[in-house]
Amino acid sequence: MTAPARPDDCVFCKIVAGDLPADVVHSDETCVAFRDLNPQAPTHVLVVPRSHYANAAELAAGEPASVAALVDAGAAVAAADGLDQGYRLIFNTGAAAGQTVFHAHLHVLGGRSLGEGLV
Ligand code: DGP
Repeated sequence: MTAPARPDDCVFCKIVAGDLPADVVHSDETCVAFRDLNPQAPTHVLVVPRSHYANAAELAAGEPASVAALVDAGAAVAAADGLDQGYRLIFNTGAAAGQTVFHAHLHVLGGRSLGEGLV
């Protein structure tokens, strides 16, 4: 399947292309990881596929291997930040779930106690 066209106004496409600055902590052939502009934890990194898909479910349908690549990259970022006690991976999927940027992205959160709840 061919990835959807890149919308002109997608901020994460611009970061992937190097057209918008970001604190990039990981980059490979599938994805780019950079620190969140509005961190919710000492480590808060977004791992985004180079291809533009609106959310994780569409990425899984179009490029299933890329979902595993994002999780692998998230694990590498967590290890590099010393999150040996654990970390949280989140895909907000859809506006009702809090998704605000409609380019699939995996949140990697850690470095403080995140508790046992899901929200
Ligand atoms: P979500 O709510 O799941 O769509 O998360 C989007 C996240 O993206 C949010 O935590 C803030 C972050 N963000 C939005 N725009 C930018 C940007 O231009 N640069 C960076 N580094 N993060 C951004």
